[in-house]
Amino acid sequence: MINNIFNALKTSRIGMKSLLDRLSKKNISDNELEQLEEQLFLSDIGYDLVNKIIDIARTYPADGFKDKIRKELQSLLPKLNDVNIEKLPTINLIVGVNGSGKTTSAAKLSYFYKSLGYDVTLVAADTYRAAAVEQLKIWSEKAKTKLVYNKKTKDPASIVFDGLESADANKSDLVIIDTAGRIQTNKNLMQELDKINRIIDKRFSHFDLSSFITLDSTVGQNTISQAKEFNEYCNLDGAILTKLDGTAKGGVVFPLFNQLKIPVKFVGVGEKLTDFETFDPEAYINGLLG
Ligand SMILES: Nc1nc2c(ncn2[C@@H]2O[C@H](COP(=O)(O)OP(=O)(O)OP(=O)(O)O)[C@@H](O)[C@H]2O)c(=O)[nH]1
Ligand SMILES: [Mg+2]
Repeated sequence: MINNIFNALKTSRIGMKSLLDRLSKKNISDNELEQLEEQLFLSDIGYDLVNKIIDIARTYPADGFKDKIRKELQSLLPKLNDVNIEKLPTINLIVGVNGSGKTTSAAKLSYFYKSLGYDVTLVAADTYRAAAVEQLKIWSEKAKTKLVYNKKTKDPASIVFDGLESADANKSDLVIIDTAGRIQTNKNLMQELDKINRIIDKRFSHFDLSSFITLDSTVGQNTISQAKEFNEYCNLDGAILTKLDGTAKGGVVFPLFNQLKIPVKFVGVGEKLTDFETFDPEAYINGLLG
């Protein structure tokens, strides 16, 4: 089966695959190595990995270097990506910069787990953007999940509190919290995340907490610094790589895991509820290399 992630990586793959195929037919000239280097930089896999791959292409010319590259890439990602919920009830806190896909991903995630049979509550804890609640309301209706919101307060921690109390009362399995977009350099907003985490820690410690950052894959390398800073405030358990459809920059998966130990858990491959899948390391590498 050709899956979404393979299709989504089409733009990344076309350049890379045709170049690798061309190079594997003969000994590689310095000029061609430069072309390969350029193509690799475009995919945003990061400086270290580009150098490693160029070394492989130089050391194993013509026959078999593509295989070596595949093995190298495989060794740099977790073997499996387990998205089973380990302990119920659980919270997924969705954080990230403005427009990175938090609300859409919260909805997709709710639909994903609802389809697996879990009882899901969505919490609209974005009190900044005017239409944020409406947007999540439409999504929750489509996904047929419960939604907790409160348009009267500007304090997201109080909505989180209400949401978790309601989830407790309803015996919800999973609470997915959509938060406001924030720039990692804005201390006040980042401290607001601290407050949400403190409430969970103090009053709802019977919930298992996982925090996920949404990263817009079209942004490329800058998402690494986003993840690094958010990680200091909320101990990220994983990333959701959004907008993988139509970008050639899907490579941040590697530096994210190797530098920050943050695994990509899910990928967004479109704007629909179902344009979402668990990150499959092997399919991802196949998607990149063809
Ligand atoms: N093509 C594509 N578009 C996406 C994907 N995920 C989100 N989007 C679009 O990106 C835009 C922003 O998505 P939101 O979910 O509103 O992002 P957000 O992080 O909640 O934004 P703020 O709340 O304003 O910070 C919307 O137009 C979404 O439809 C994806 O995987 N693929
Ligand atoms: Mg939003």
